[in-house]
Amino acid sequence: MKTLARTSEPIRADEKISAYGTARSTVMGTPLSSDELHKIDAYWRASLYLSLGMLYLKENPLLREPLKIEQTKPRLLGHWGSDAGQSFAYIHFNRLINKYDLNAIFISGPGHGAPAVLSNAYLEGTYSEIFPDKSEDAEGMQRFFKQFSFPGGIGSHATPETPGSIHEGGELGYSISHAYGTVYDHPDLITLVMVGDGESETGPLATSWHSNKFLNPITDGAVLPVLHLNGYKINNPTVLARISHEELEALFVGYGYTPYFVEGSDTQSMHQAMAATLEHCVLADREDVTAALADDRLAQP
Ligand SMILES: Cc1ncc(C[n+]2csc(CCOP(=O)(O)OP(=O)(O)O)c2C)c(N)n1
Ligand SMILES: [Mg+2]
Repeated sequence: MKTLARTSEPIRADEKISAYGTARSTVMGTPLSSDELHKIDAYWRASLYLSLGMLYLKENPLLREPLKIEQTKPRLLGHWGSDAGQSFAYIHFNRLINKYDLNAIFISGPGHGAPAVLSNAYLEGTYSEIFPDKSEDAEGMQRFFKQFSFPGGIGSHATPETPGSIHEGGELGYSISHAYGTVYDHPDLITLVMVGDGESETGPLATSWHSNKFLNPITDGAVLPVLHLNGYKINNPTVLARISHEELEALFVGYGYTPYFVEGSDTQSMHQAMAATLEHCVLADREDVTAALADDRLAQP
């Protein structure tokens, strides 16, 4: 059954990106049923609650009693910045991992965005499996919140003890290089890499877009970069979020990519737009591989 949520609107090429309003996207469509939409949104909001808890709470993890100042962290280290967007992409990618049984990795690039991956590892049960004291109950959740970016605890990037982490994000700039590194010689792997718009301004990241030139569609897997244009590097404006769609698209076509835009703040239409777009990209990658296999020049070692 198709959902009743509003569909996305087309984007205006000469306009700048805007993070507000009903979704605008290159790929239009409403692939989610109302049940899927409801569950994806609820799962995403649960991950956002966990992200906020990690940032702010020392005690009272489920806010079952009125919050007291001494139950909050005295100093905020880490920031909300990219958490919502990263978790959004992570959850939508998960839908496709399940639907198409993908062999996949998610790499988190933006600054201080570890709550996005930590919250999802906790919701999936992986975190509690590796760290049994961070159990899936109020006591475990309290310990899970308190340890984040706290003396004796864990870092605000996806530091090595994060279950499944192969990319330590503390020094910005290497997410794309690491993502390509994962897929070389792994033809069945698809790696979604979230790149911060602040991170994208570092030298290493800006040059690493060219890693696609070293990729063989038959012997290597695929990289799906998601440039997270939340407009800021902490609280300073970013360049790529402030140029027109046209200019941004030209830049990435020049690097050898096919860019797709998804933007807005209305969560219902954004879920539909992201679901339609990611699915399109995953299926387009499969078509590219099929075409490459049919191409004799590429099939020869
Ligand atoms: C090489 C490097 N330079 C500077 C920093 C300091 N720093 C940490 S987060 C951040 C902003 C990153 O922006 P973005 O990737 O857009 O993440 P967001 O602020 O949107 O969460 C900066 C400059 C760093 N970690 N590494
Ligand atoms: Mg940013």
